Order: sequence, then C-alpha cells, then structure tokens
Amino acid sequence: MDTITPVLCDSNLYKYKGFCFYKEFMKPEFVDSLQDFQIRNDDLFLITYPKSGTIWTQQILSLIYSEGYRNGTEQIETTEIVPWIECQFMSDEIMDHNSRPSPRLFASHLSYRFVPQGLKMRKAKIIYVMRNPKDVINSLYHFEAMASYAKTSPDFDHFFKKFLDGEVFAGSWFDHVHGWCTHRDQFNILFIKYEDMIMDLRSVVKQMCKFLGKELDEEALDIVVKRASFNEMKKDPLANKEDLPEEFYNVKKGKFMRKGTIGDWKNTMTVAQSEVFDTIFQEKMGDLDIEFIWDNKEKA
Ligand code: PPS
Repeated sequence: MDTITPVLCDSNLYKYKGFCFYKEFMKPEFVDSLQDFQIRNDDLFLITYPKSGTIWTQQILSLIYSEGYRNGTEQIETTEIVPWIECQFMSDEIMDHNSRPSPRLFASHLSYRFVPQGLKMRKAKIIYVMRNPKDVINSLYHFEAMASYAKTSPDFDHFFKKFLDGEVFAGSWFDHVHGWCTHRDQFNILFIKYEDMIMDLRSVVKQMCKFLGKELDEEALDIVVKRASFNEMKKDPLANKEDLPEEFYNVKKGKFMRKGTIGDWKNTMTVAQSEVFDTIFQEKMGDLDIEFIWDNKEKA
C-alpha cells in the first residue's frame, strides 16, 4: 500500500497517493476498493473538484432524470438521487449501490486515479464540472468556516498557501483538473464550466441532455432552468442542506448557496495574491488548452 502521510496544517486530513482525504469519512482501504466497484453501462458520474458547482449540477441531474423532482412532488435530497460514491458520512449505513435500480447517478470529488476501473474502459458516462480556481479558493475559504469538521484557517493568506500546496480536501486543484483533462481519452466524459452555466444555463442543460441521451421538451427545459436557478435554490432548504446536523455544518456560519457568481474572489484575494496565483496557474496549466472566465465583466 502507498504511504499515508499526515497533513500538517489540518489534522483532520491525511494524504494518500497525492490526494487529501478526511480521516473521518474516507478510509484508504475503502478508497482503494472503489477500483473494483462494478460499473454499469448506463451509470452516470458527476465529478468535480469541491466548490465547482457540484450541488448545482446534482440539482440539474435530479431535475433531468426525475419527473417527480421536476413537478415538485419528490421532496428528497439530491444527494439521495445523486449520492457520493466515496463518502460514508451523513448516514451510518453505507448505501448499497449494487441494489440501486438503473440508471444510477453518482457524485464524486475523486481524482481520475481513484475512480472505478470500469470508468476507465469508457463504460458509463462522466460529467466533469470545473470552475475558475480563484472563485474555487474563495468559495472553499468561506466554506471552511461553516464545515464543522474542517480546520478553519486563521486568515485568508494562510488558507491561500494551504490551497496552493494542495493541503485541502481533494488535494491540489491543479492536479485534479490537469489529471482529468489529460486523461480524458480514457473516459466517456463531458467537460462543463461553471461560468458557462452562469452565462447560459439553458444551453448547458441542453448540452448535458444531448450527452445523456435525454430528450426534454421546451416546457420541461424551462422548469429545469428555473428550478436550478440560484434564486430558486437559495430559498430551498433542501438545496441549502439545512437539515444536516451541526456536527457537520454550522449553517449559522455560512450557506451552501452563498453568492453563486463569477469574480467574487476579488473581494477576498489581494492583487499580489492574484498575481502569485496567475504565475502558478501558467506554470501548472499552461500546457492545456483551457480558458476560464475570471470576472463578471468578461461575461458580455
Ligand atoms: S461542494 O460543497 O463541493 O459540493 O460545493 P459545490 O456545490 O461544488 O459549490 C458550491 C458553489 O456553487 C454555488 N452554486 C451556484 N451558483 C450559481 N447558481 C446555482 N444555482 C448554484 N448552486 C450552487 C454556491 O453558491 C457555491 O459558490 P459560492 O461562490 O461560494 O457562492
């Protein structure tokens, strides 16, 4: 087995094969066992680095796949419709995915190295959502304050360094996105950007439907777009996970549906930090043909 190393700035985390896991929720043996998880051809995986639009896309997929979700009769958590494959938290019972009916939807923050072998054989589909990393840092920084299981940084500069060193849950953003992009040929994968969802959600939902082989008429599409809008989700206690116990999330200290915009990082990051980030981004991601919208003004 590869070495398990402690993460010095956060004793809740451990590093394993270059990835940071929460000790309490994910054991290395369990993570390794996922390699043999039996994939079905009609499985769908939503994969993201944290704070890149996971809950939003879980909502969209729930709306696409579940008519009951669309017409408001199905009042269940999106995490039950699109459950995490790698975590056993939120419930003492490990969900028995093998007994779930097809098509099964899954969410994951894992890097390409850890996902089941079946996915690498292009069995099943993956939607990978990415977001400009300055907004990811900002969102994650605010999230740390409300996640009772995370060690809160004393200030943003401390958190910024932690993020650049990949010493946060899910490890390095650069490794995650770079890994998925450069190994894309092994997978049946659709890449989506959070910023494109912000700018034209309807087009992105249509793109997802096409990839998934789902046909929604215009009226159904309208409902998906409306019910996945930030304003609708912000007032939905389910989307905000208000029922989760405080031992996990202190909703008095923050919200899952926080701002939902492009460029809020400017309210947290200094110009100097932003320049440091740009240099590292160029070094680590410069070989990829990947562009982000960093600012609301670029939207037009
Ligand atoms: S998590 O905890 O990793 O699952 O977080 P994740 O869901 O990936 O990301 C949370 C950020 O997504 C924003 N969000 C949205 N933005 C726009 N529209 C909609 N509908 C929407 N739903 C969630 C959420 O506000 C978090 O971003 P920030 O910047 O913190 O507001």
